[in-house]
Amino acid sequence: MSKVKILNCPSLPNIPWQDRPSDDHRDAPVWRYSENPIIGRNPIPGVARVFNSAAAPYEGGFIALFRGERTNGIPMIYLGKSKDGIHWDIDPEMVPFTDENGQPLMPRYAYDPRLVKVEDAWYAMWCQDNYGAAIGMARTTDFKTFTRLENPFIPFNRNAVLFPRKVNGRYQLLSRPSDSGHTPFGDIWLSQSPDMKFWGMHRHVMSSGSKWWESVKIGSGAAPIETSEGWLLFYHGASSTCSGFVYSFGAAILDIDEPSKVKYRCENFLITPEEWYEEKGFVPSVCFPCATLQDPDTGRIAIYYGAADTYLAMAFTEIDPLVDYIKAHSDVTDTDAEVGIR
Ligand code: BMA
Repeated sequence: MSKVKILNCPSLPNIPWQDRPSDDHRDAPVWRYSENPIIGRNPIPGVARVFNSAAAPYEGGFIALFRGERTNGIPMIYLGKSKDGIHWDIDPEMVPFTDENGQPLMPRYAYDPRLVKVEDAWYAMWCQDNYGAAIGMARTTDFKTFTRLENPFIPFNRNAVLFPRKVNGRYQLLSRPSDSGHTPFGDIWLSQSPDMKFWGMHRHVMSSGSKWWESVKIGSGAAPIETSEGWLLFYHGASSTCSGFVYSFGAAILDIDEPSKVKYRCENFLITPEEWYEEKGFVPSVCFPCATLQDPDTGRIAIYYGAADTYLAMAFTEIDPLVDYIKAHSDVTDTDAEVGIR
């Protein structure tokens, strides 16, 4: 049993897993799957690349919403199923989003999906055109019908991630207000809703800028994991180089009852581009997490991340060494620790 408890999360005895190789001497207790990438180029007709994608446990196996970069350059969302969470069967049809009346309501483009179960339904969120890049959301209970919800925010916004339960009686959504291009700034914000329709009570959570790997902008990665130490959040951070942004990812722990307050924030990255599939591709040097699977019984966590805007990859960690590492390297600024309203 782990010292830090993963809470309100069903057991996942068949979590995809691989022990840390004994010759992995990297600092952070997070290691890559040896057979990465798990999805390569041109996986289905009309889709050139699958990356930044979200997987979840479903009916004894696993289900995923994939970012499928189509050969015409337009990203859309595709559904996949897997028995082991590693080998995927991807539906060649795009996910058919509808409005509340069952009429087709497809986004013009859709990318970087996240998938979170809240109460008795699954919620997908992604970035799409809403007269500018903004957040789209949909609800499903069977992964056949995906009913669009109202778009939660006006443009420009990206990287929305829902919490798996209400806090203080309200749904909680992290997001990253941005601009219309390759945004050279960006902090993580929290918004709250009584009904998933009207979002408000916006709170600043954390700013970019403290360490090199997250000095330009940050954005939420996977849905926060509830633990006895607080909400564990994996997030990406971008740094600027002569050849563009480099995307790494790190982690923070948010207060359980007031998640706009950061309790611990790891000053070191957990994963930064180092492997060929992270460094070489359509956009070099990108590691972009969108989902985790976790097993409360063993404390094991599997992380799905997009690599170089070209591949889907996996990494693994365990709750105890990870939380110890975050705490040992924590650097929380005044703006992180605040409730986030001025
Ligand atoms: C971000 C998003 C991601 C992408 C990353 C690197 O702005 O668009 O989808 O992985 O840039 O290109």
